[in-house]
Amino acid sequence: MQANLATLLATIPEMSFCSSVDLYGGDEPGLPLLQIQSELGSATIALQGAHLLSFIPAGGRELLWLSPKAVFAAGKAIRGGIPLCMPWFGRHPDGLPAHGFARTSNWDVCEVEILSDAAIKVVLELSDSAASLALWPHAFVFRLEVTVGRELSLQLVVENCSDTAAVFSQAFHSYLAVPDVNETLIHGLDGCTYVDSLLEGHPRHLQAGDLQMQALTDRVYLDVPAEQVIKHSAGQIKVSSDTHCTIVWNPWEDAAKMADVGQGNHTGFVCVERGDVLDHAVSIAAGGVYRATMSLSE
Ligand code: TA6
Repeated sequence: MQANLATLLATIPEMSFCSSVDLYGGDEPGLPLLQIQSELGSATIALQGAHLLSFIPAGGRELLWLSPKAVFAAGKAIRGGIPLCMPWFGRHPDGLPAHGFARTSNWDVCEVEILSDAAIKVVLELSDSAASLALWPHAFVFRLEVTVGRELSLQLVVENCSDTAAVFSQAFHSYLAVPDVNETLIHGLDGCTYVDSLLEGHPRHLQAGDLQMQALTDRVYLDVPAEQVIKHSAGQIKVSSDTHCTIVWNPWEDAAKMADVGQGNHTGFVCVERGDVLDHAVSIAAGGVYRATMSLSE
């Protein structure tokens, strides 16, 4: 971080740095976290991945699920919160790391601002490196603007600084905290076509009504409305985005096989992820820009 930014941060009592070991335990040295506490809400961001780990609107409940078994180690994806999956989503045809390298790379904090309504804005950036160029042959700047207010707003800007078009897909892979997945409905997908990622050939079906997961589920909904509402026994979570897809996932009994989830822990979350994937992957022209937003609120 630039020295002047570190000095600026030191003058903003609403923001502070700590280690993941201080907040969540685990092995030293852990990962650096930025904590934001405003009168409108609070958030925690890991600099690895520009990864939101917590968002609590003032007087409200935690909207993000973070696995009790999450591991905070350099280069390892953190289980929970909002991993940023890009510049590709899911498995890579050539066996490169699933969901891309943005979530396991160290981002820089490059701007902080207290807005007139008391919301706090933080801007994080990642640009190409020798390691990224070995995986994705494009010079780039990824920029994530995080605004912590009564709602959590994310604005992603991806600049292709190379001289060739870049094939790109992305998702805000939100793990949303619910009291019990068995008593949770996902509203806002009725009538949408979805790709069932679990079945051979990835067949497409039409969603009828609200979705209530009852088993391992992994689907990509296409051409979705701007908003989904997750209705659970203690309230609701609204997810809004200008992207075209909603990915819905819960590992159910497979949680037991995932060391950083654990048996039975699948009941505490639903992944309702907004992004542009599959049919909506984009080609960002040389020098071109891709933008996407997502917000979460109660
Ligand atoms: O978004 C759903 C998904 O792509 C699933 O297929 C599932 O594997 C999940 O993400 C988690 O992926 P990860 O690489 O974080 O274990």
